[in-house]
Amino acid sequence: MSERKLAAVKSALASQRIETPSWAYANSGTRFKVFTQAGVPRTPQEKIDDAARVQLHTGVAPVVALHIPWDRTDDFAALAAYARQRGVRTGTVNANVFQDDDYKLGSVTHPDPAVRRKALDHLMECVDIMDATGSRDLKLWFSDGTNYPGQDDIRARQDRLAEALCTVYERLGEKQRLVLEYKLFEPAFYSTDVPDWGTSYAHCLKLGPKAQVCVDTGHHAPGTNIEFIVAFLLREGKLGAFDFNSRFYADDDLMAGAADPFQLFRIIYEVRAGGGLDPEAGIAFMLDQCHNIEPKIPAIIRSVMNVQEATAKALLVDREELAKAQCAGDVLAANGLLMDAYNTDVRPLLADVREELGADRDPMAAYAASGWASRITEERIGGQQAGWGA
Ligand code: PSV
Ligand code: MN
Ligand code: MN
Repeated sequence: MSERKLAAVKSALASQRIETPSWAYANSGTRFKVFTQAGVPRTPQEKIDDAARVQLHTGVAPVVALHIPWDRTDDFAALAAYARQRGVRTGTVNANVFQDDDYKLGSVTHPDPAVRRKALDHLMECVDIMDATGSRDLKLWFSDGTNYPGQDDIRARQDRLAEALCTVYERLGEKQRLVLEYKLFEPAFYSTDVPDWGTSYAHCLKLGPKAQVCVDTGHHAPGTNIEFIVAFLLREGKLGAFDFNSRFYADDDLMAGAADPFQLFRIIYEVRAGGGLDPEAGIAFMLDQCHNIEPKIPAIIRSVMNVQEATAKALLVDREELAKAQCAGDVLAANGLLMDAYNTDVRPLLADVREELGADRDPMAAYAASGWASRITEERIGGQQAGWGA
């Protein structure tokens, strides 16, 4: 590769920003059991402290996403200032309208207007929090749906959803956005109100430019071509955010790039091809995962590194040569160019990028040697759980 191309790849890698989720630092579990780990954060501030360690070692994770009310505090402006003091900032505000008894039959799509009002109030409160923290994005995921045919009117639920989204959209400030996440199923098992990208896209299109789709990589049917969705949404200017994680079966929330690094590469290649790696494109590269059996901070560091590796490989694809091969209908050459990039060992390149950023060449080893894990184990007794199974 020419010096000029290498410099461009390095600069794209250095400017990448990966947002880590506050809840991934806290205890989590399956629907059968929440496993507690020693040293997990007890407060939002301690989650930020852990996120700051990830940033310290990787240099590309300076943003931590909040989940409300899991990150409850009296003063969100002070929380944002606390983050800044630690070298990170608070990012996306994730709303939570899925954990109250009232939401058994839904939140913004519930048949009872009083429950819908309560859910909407929470969403509006999340925008107030964004005002206080200076956050750009409100992430909306609704667990709303039905378990049995006939349980509720599918069309009426879409009307209720549209109404709530419209109210939230109108409340957004000029520089704020909402990103609407979809998920095929769970916890609803018959119909889900935002089950796929098409539903999210249609609502976002009606709402306007400040509404964008969020692609959680764990939220599709097995075999879905996620990279096609990404390419399509980017082309339409409607890809707002990712929730990266990996899965073998359903919404497994495992470390990004752990189950299928090739899929992650293919997704990020489409992001690159559509111009989405340019920070100006405004795509939030978030993680959304739970570390139930592995230590959390190193698992998050590993995930950040996996996203970086996929990005580096995507950047190595020789687009000019690829265009020529595609034009000539040379299927094997075109495929070979993608595979060559994917099969490149990009770890030394990324170590250089990190060093140039003032981070660690080997973030996993640096974290292990830092003594942070034993310090938090001693200092933090009785850590929090993220909220799942609460
Ligand atoms: C739902 O499965 C989801 O992916 C949403 O993003 C929630 O906010 C998040 O998980 C909580 O972990
Ligand atoms: Mn998610
Ligand atoms: Mn999920």
